[in-house]
Amino acid sequence: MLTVILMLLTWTWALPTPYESVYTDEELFQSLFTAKHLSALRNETEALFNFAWDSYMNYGFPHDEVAPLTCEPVLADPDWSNIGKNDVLGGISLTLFDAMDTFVIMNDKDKFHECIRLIIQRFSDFSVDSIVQVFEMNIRVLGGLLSGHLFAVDERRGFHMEGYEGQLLTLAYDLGKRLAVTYQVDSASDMVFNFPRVNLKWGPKVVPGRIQSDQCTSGMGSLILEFSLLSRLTNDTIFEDLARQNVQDVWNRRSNLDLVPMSFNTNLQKFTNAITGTGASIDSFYEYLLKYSILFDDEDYADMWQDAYRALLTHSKDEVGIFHNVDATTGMVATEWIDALGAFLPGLQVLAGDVNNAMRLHLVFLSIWNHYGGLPERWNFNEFRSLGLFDKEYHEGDTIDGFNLTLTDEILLKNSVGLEWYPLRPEFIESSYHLYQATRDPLLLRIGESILQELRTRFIAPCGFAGYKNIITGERENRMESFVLSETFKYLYLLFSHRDNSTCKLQEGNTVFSTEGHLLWWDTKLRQFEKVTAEDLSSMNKVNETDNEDTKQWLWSRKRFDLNKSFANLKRDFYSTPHEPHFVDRMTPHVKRELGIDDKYYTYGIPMMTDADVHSHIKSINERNFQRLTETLQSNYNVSIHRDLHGPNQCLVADRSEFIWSNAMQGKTVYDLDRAHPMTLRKTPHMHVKRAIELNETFYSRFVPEGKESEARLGQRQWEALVASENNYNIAPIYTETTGNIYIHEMEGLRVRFKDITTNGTDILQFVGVNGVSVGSSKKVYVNGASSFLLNSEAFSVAHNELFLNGMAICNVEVLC
Ligand code: DMJ
Repeated sequence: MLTVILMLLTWTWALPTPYESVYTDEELFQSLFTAKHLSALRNETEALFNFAWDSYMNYGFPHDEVAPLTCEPVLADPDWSNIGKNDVLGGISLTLFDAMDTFVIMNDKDKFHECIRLIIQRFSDFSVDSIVQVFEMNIRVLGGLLSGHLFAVDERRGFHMEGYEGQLLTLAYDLGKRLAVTYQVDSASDMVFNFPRVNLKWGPKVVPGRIQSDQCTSGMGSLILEFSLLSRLTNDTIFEDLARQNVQDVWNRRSNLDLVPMSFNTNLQKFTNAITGTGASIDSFYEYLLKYSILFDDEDYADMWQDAYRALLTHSKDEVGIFHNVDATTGMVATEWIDALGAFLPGLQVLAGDVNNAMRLHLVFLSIWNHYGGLPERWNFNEFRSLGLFDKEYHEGDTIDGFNLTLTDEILLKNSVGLEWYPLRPEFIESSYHLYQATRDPLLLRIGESILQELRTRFIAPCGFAGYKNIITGERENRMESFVLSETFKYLYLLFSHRDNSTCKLQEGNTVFSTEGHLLWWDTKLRQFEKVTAEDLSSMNKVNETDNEDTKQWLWSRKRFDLNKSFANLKRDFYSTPHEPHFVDRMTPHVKRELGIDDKYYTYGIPMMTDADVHSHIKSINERNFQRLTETLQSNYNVSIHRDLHGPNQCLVADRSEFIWSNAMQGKTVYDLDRAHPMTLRKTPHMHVKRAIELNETFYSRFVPEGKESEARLGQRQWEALVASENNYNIAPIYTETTGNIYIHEMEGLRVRFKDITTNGTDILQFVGVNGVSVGSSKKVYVNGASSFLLNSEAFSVAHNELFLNGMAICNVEVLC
């Protein structure tokens, strides 16, 4: 009897305390967005974060995660091939490292210092016998350690810790070396790359080959921030050398369209297919090109970013604002889905100053969220797979033969979801934060408010927060990945923080958020706070007796290849020239030199959002460059170029005064996605009863002026075709007249986007894009009638100067004979 009572008591003590808020729904969800209201939203976000943190500490720690539904630690799968789980579960208290700097953002110095003390107490190195993914360890653990170290030492930010002796950096150095050994630096190969996985204790050689062959572009390109910062803080250049050379080698393998494929095979040492995009496998590659250029004022990286982004705008973005996965060689759409991970891109577009495109893409994700109640890992936009089920053109409400309406709806819903989970990823909130910084549009606060409400109701669990295993059925996943604490809550808090001055402390040096939401900064003033001495670092180089020979070789031998020239310059600049923080944007060095701008214009996260004077200077420089280029082309080749081809040069100045209404809601394109993809944008059963986020009555009546509703346009079917001989695709030049009309001299090498505007039974087509350049609605495309491809083509024919494709007239094309 005694045993039973004791057990019962133990069990009762161990029961988690349910979350209790100090706020009512009415106090929180009122779309007022006054200082008082925002402070309530911020406090509630912090309280929910603390609930998740306490759950982890009580039921998960010292393991990597807590299972939010069952309140137990989440352990690695003994089956090594379960990489979905084991890539992050290294047995190293992952959540502790990843979440630590969220306390800084939330202004909780004590908790931040408590985390540091705990880490120092428990970790002297990362010699743990487990196989993990290098990318994940880099962004979650190394990034967390570096950010924690910077805050602990840099007295300017107000979070430094008395008595701290640089232990986090020492740990970062240890982990850095364990990850660096995965690089292949082989004189026989012309490429530096890294293997995707490593055994933290025994190195990469003991990792089964089966899980070492598929590497992705993010896995190679997204070490550059953390590795370079590690190099600069420790004065050991090896990390930056490796990461930079890898990025350079990846970039050198881009296609003629400046697109980089996303799947790399480490056995063959080459990209295995040409697919590229902005979502899974490549997202943070782009992110780090731009962020590296900002953090370290690097012009080469700014240029690479510009070229990469321009290529994406030209070949991957469609009229609705979606960025598609495309074939890097041809630019043709390659898959039928977009990834939830792609929702990070608007945030990056803001950082690059392209606010309009950012908002457009963000509205795409808003619409998806409104239908599915989260972002399905993959959403299939393409209706073809569903259309095949109907024997006539589909209209909303039609049924598939043999099925009733409910079953038809169910099938269409399933077809629209490629991968059905939503693990509370942060990207949509992250972009809302960045966009809000740039635009102050209350729609973004409304998004945050609504997500906070969902966290309190739909996603809360006995021990933290659980997203969806299946977004369609609403089945929950018993995981709370560490990014929920390092990013989802952090960005939500920041979104509600614009009237809270404490975040200003973040603006020292060149500052960026890493892809995992860790705040990283760099400037030479940091040196005066440095705690780790050269002796400390050399003592760290002592070989651990238990490590095997191969690992030792890799770990402790230094610098196995020569620095390239640009790196030598960079090194010279950084190590010998005094270097002050200053205004940063993607054109920084040029703009700065010409304008002599000082650091008062620097704003982290939104570098292009500057004041009107600076903007007009920048604009005039761009304008002059554009004119120069145009004149050269005009006089040498009699060609004038379209502004879009010159690059994404729009730098918007946000009206950052207090908002009166939502500009985004007045745009004509708000519901473009809904109109373009009615068949594949389906509501899950649990969303049927829910109002769209932006249609919340209080918000709508307060911030959307009467009569200003968006004019949604009905979408027509569009598709692309490659006009080329088989196996031969070289993109052909096209000429855009200053009037906006397009001239095509030779049709071989075109990627054409058609719109079907068939009316009254007559088949009519329209060109809406050629090689990524849009054809304006009132513009014409002129085609040279003597084009040899056209003369030999079976699909195309010409009559009375009109061009026909398979017998269908193309209404906006004129053939010049
Ligand atoms: C995070 O670990 C990082 O943001 C990473 O870049 C990709 N996505 C997850 C969260 O979704």
